[in-house]
Amino acid sequence: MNYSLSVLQIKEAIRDKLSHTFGVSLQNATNEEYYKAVALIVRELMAKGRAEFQQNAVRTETKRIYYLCMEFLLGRSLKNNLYNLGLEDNMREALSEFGIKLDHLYDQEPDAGLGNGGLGRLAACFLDGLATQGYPAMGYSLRYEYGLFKQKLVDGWQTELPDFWLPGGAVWMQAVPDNSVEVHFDGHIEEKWNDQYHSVKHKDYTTVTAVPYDLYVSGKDGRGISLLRVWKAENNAFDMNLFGGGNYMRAMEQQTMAEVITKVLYPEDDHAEGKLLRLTQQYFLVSASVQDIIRRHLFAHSNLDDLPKLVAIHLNDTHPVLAIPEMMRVMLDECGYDWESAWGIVKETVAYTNHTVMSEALETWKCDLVKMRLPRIYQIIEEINRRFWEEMKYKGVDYGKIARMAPISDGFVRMANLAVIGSHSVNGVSALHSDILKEDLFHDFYVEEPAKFTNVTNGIAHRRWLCQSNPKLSGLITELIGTDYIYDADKLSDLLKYQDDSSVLERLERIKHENKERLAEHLKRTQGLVVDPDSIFDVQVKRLHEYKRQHMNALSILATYQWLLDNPNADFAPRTWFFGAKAAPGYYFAKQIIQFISALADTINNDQRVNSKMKVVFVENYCVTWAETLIPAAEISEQISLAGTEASGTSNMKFMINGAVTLGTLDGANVEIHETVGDENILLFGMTASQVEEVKRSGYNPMQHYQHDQQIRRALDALNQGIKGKNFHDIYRAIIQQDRYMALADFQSYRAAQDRAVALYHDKRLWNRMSLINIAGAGRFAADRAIRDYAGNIWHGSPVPPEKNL
Ligand code: HBZ
Repeated sequence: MNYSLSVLQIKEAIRDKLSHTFGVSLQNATNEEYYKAVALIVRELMAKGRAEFQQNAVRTETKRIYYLCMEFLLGRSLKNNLYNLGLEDNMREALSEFGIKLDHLYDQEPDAGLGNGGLGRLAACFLDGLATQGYPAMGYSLRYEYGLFKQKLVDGWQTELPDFWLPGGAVWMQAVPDNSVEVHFDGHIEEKWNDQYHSVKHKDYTTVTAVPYDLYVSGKDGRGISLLRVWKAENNAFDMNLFGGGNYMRAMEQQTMAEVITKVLYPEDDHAEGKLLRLTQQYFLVSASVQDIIRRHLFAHSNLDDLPKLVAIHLNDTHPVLAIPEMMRVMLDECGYDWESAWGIVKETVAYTNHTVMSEALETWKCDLVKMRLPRIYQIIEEINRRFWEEMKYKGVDYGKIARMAPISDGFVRMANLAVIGSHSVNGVSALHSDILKEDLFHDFYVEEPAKFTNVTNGIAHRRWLCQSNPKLSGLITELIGTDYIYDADKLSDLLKYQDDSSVLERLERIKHENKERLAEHLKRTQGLVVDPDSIFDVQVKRLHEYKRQHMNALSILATYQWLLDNPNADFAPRTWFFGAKAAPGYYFAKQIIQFISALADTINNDQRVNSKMKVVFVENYCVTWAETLIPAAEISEQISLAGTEASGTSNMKFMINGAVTLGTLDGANVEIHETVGDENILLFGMTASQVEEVKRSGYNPMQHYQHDQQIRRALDALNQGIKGKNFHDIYRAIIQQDRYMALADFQSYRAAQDRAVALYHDKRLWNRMSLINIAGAGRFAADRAIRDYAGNIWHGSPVPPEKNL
């Protein structure tokens, strides 16, 4: 479809929208109204584009990809869609003729924070990759009224404020009430046995209506448009039957349940709490989505026999794993399938991605809870469990091992086991992580079914993270190698021919400096902070977690501060350390680390002896929009998790494509970054995953590091004595007594890598060359590539044929 609109057409459309939708004139409209008018124009274009794309998919019987995920961390949409549809220039001009600045409208848009971190942002990047390459895809998620909380530091302590994003965000969503479905909770199951006939009836259940809202994500040039369908829980028709029948309390309960289900996103990442409301959310998502997927399929087919041929359902982590028993329920109870046929179809249709090996993140649900809230689903899980035992016993697998692998054990449903058993493919998100799955977490399964396990290394939407957020760098790249890399990120490798071209390297350096200035101005405007764009910008932005070791970074800064006080005349390259991180609201230790960083920043930034050389910035409320300004300005990318803990990381890829050099451990996708750029263009430190295992086996004692390393002891003692009047005994004790993620074991190696970074930075030409080589190698980490891997190896799908997609 043709998305082009002339300046004149755009002006007409804006005038029209403002007067018809908002009842205001061009002169009286606020920026907010202009933003909404423009968003509506773009949304309508995408709706048309999607309809056409969809028709082509139907006509060509192209396999559908359904991506189920509790989170899609979209960030802002307007700029992305204007860029992808090639409308940004004309829109800018049309608006300027009305005296309006497009950039001001961008700032009207809230950050759609319907996710916690990497996992949710990955899902958003994948919708882009799917659309651009023409795969007919839908994401399914929940329409949280409140996204991830807004972070505010009060005296260094994180406090959470609600993120009510709908007033500005709802404009992207179109309600589709005709496609609403009912989801049933609670009640009990009545089974009837006649001679050959077994019937199951779910009785006295509570009904919640799932109303879909559709949101479009355009691909580059609008070739494909992905659809994200988010469900809102409603109880629109206050159930008069129940009410009239005297069941007043039931009617009220339904009302309350509907009100809370899609109220708020759970703000915990890598931690499963086992709360009933979360289970309810999960089932609400999967039941509505599975019903919708099946309805769509049955629209054109008389049964579900061909489902695996025409549909791929992807489970992003274990959160939507109840899709497996839910599909079984629909096929058994509503479509008349027998168990074996249904199970075969489900398994062949569903695939699962694991995103973590952290034990506290592996979801388990108390059987009693599942049984009470989802009685029929629980029955089905029990049957899956029973049959699994039978099958394994028949194969001769020993009982201990079966017990480890079974979906139910010790009164808990284990979601990861259910996911592995009910899908045809299991993958990790980096080569190292996928190996750990095979060798460790899912080893028992791997031995039984090795072919099921595969790897798909994560990827990022490079058009957003390079072309849109770093237009200057993108402009230089285009000038040097043309525009092919926009469609095929592997083409970035053409930049390698400039690795020794001093004029290119100098321009690269200038662009980085301009991005640093842009960040400095933004910080001044928004947080009143002054930073020096001539200092080295060292950035660690990600969720706050002990395994990610922000505290190791902070402790090292503290040691550097102490050293600089001792050596005031030393030759010291000015440096600014940036942190951005939200902590789960109940994760006390993580909040203490934020307070430590904040107190450290306060001390250093106000100490006149050092503050022209050192600065520490904690960016409040780190989110997608912040990332888009921070990452293009970064020179050092801190990726310092303990090896074997970070499944992949994706900010490492975003930094790399923006020319920052990774300072990191051989963890997650850092391993593949290292493989791509070689020893010279990455700053590695610390133990490898197998060395970590070795040290753990032989017994790790952090106290030894404390006792024998004077620098460590001094920094930790200062922490223990308190900074800016706050004491950090808890962190001190946790480190010297336990140090779960071995920060002390890697500390000196980390500091040595920091020193190497500074030494290399002094040779600007060498540093710029490293930067260029990183950009040139980043193609491998594009979401487009990840999507092709999924499509080729897991979904067995292909794009809608382009020639038919005219
Ligand atoms: O997924 C992250 C991994 O930690 C990171 O290494 C990886 O790059 C990324 C994408 O694959 N995991 C998460 O972001 N996990 C969550 O956000 C999460 C959210 C809710 C949960 C559990 C985990 O209940």
